[in-house]
Amino acid sequence: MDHAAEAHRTDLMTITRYVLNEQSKHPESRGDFTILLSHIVLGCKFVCSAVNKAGLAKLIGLAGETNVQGEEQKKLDVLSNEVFIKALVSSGRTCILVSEEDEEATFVEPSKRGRYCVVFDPLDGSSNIDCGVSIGTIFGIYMIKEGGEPKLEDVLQPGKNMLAAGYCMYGSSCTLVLSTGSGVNGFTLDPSLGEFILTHPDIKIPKKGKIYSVNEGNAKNWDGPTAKYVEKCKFPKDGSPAKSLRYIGSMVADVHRTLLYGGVFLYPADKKSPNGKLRVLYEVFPMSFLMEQAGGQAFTGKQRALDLVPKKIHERSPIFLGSYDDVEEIKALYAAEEQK
Ligand code: AFP
Repeated sequence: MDHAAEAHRTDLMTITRYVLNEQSKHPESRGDFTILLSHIVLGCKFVCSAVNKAGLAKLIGLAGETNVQGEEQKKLDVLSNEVFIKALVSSGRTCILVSEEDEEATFVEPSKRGRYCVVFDPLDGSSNIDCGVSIGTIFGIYMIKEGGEPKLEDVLQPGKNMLAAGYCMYGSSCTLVLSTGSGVNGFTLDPSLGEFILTHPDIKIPKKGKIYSVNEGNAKNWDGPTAKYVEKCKFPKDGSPAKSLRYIGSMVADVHRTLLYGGVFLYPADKKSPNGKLRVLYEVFPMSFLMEQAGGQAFTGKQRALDLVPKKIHERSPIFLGSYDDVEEIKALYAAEEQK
């Protein structure tokens, strides 16, 4: 190994070092965001370890089941939720938490309150746990609006107001992808160090991709533009090669592949689910934020996804996100439909 490569290998950019570097660009910063992020990272490490042990530790199963030792076992998504809620509250930097697992938002008690609102899905894709497929945690961070007590409106802000968003994928490796609003970076957990190391600096999604990702089992209920787009992927009329279909059914894994290899991920509206399936606050917004920061686009079928203003914390929206040119084609199909 030459000296330059050796120097690189021994000069580890951990996620904390990266965020501290970013913080130093803002002299007014008090380090609150760095502290908040270190608590999110802790939650991710815990969930990663629990997911890795799931098969062995018999953590899988219905909430409330008992294991062979007679101990109460928690379902992994319930456990992950508890871990994140406790980590976020104890950071002392949060005021409102919205989790996929909890019907109501959590308002942090005044003595532990900070200025950040965190929306998250602690274990997305949990129906994939039992077969060992990659799953993940998705999160988005807002700042409370100025003045007064924290209110639900503080988390019902459009996605473009997010300060940061990311996901952690528990797969063949544990990868945390983060954007604080100036590009996207990927960090991989080095289990021997217990640290996330910068392995994917400044991720840019290819302008056009060769993959589309959708649950085609819903095709009979799709609207015209979605059906036309998928038909175009399979039978292009402009002489370009057909796209490949890849669909895991775990948003973090499908979006991660889309981000790195390009293409589109879509969860459209259909006749049965006119608002699609995915949740605005903790699935659609964070992933759309990351896509835009990586040079891609995210569209709901009607508008830029990050312009949506949610009315309810568990609201759903159709979503088409990925490579810039591919999403542009989908937008054109919806625009043509509108003209009819
Ligand atoms: P689960 O958490 O119930 O597994 O749902 C996962 C998810 O919310 C998202 O991660 C997937 O992209 C999407 O649902 C898959 O939905 P379909 O099973 O309807 O394709």
